[in-house]
Amino acid sequence: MRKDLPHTQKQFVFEKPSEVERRVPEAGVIDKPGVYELSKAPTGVSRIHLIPGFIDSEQADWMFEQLLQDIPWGQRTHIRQEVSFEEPRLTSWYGELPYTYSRITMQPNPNWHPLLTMLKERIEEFTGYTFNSLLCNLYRNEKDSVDWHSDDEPSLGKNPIIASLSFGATRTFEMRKKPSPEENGDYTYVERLKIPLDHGTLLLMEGATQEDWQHRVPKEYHSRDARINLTFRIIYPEPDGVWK
Ligand SMILES: O=C(O)CCC(=O)C(=O)O
Repeated sequence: MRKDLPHTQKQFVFEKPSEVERRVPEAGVIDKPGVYELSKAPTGVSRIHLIPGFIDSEQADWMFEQLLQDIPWGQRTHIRQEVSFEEPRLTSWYGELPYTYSRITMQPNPNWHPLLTMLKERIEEFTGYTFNSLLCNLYRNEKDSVDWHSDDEPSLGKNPIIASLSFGATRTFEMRKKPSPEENGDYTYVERLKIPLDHGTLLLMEGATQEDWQHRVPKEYHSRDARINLTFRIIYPEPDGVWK
């Protein structure tokens, strides 16, 4: 407003904001069966397939009970900045090779449960990929979770294919795009997706999905029954023969 004008002639002058206002984008929801191209970059295409009802609900019911009972579930301890904490979920590992993530090594376990072998073969027939290992997760209730991460350990090779099969309570699988270098690691404005994964649903992640996106299963505020998630993977021996 100009101060030198008499009262009646005062004018409002539009001043452009110095910075363009940026809005935090609303998360998209993927809840219909299909193949989704999430992004395209020099790293490649990030693509997911969502197949609800891959296992019909009657079969999924007894499979869930059997997996809950028979898998040797264990709770692993992480150490971060000298502080140790228990993982907020139970896990189990199957495969000829060990698997290391977040400085935890899961020892080889070639003793596949027959139901897991059958599920692996069903997924292989459907997807055309051959998997050699499996990380099982048990979320006992709404307090269990897995934090933001990518399945990008060197032993998974470039562009890992991950086939994730869910049983039990529906939980939200969230994805967020990794920020561009100009954002300096700030995730505030990145693209986000929410994918409800329910009983018997298969989710396939491929291409650059692990390189360009992160995922998590957050804690819930309302009560949730147990959920089992099986992530079939292809593990390669570490090039230098040393497991980090
Ligand atoms: O439980 C899920 O759906 C995701 C599990 C997961 O992110 C993982 O095993 O790396």
